[in-house]
Amino acid sequence: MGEGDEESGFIRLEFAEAPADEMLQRARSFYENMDRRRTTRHFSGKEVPREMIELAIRTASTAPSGAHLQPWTFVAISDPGLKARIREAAESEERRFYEERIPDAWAEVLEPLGTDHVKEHITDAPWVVVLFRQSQRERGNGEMAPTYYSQESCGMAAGLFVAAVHNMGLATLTHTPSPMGFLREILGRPEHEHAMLLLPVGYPSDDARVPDLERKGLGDVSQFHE
Ligand code: IYR
Repeated sequence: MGEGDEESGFIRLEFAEAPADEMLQRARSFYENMDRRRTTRHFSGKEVPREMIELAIRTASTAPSGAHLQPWTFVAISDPGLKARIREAAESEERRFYEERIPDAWAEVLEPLGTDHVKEHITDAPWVVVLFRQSQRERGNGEMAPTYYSQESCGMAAGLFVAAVHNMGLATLTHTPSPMGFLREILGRPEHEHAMLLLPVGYPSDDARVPDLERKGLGDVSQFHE
């Protein structure tokens, strides 16, 4: 790599190789920390500083994305009036889902999780973050152009958001109101943005409960060819 590399839009990769034992140690402790993560629906109202939410969004936004278009918008809401409106709209959609639309096979796997149309986490948690996926991007001249792999890109950003929230010692829940078109209207987002996940963020309440679940073992989720 010679002079002029910067001019081509490339810079040198900053990479410091760590000793293998330290790498393994880091890998184990990251895994152990992430394995303690649980999704809960029970949040306390205890305040969370905006900076923590900003850092979770910044972390999420480090995700790889198709053509580096970063096709996501994270809308963070602490305004109680707005959270109440979102909860009301989500519950009315969810009521129809649980009472009328839910297929039997879906009800069967949700039953052990104890979910229902009541979405108190939307008003209990101090912050609600809605992840919008951008199926198109705005070009400077006002025209629209496609984004690429926006589902995959936003999925990765969501994963990093969840990890960041857990790592800082808070809890979140990946809620997918169904359908969730109402979020675009309430939050005033443009047509090319599609609500993908609603994530309440906060401290778990003192009496927070989680289903007694086990994670699949390595052998059940992987296959190696050596
Ligand atoms: N959107 C509904 C139903 C729901 C669906 C799945 I898949 C879950 O893992 C949990 C709930 C709801 O939020 O209640």
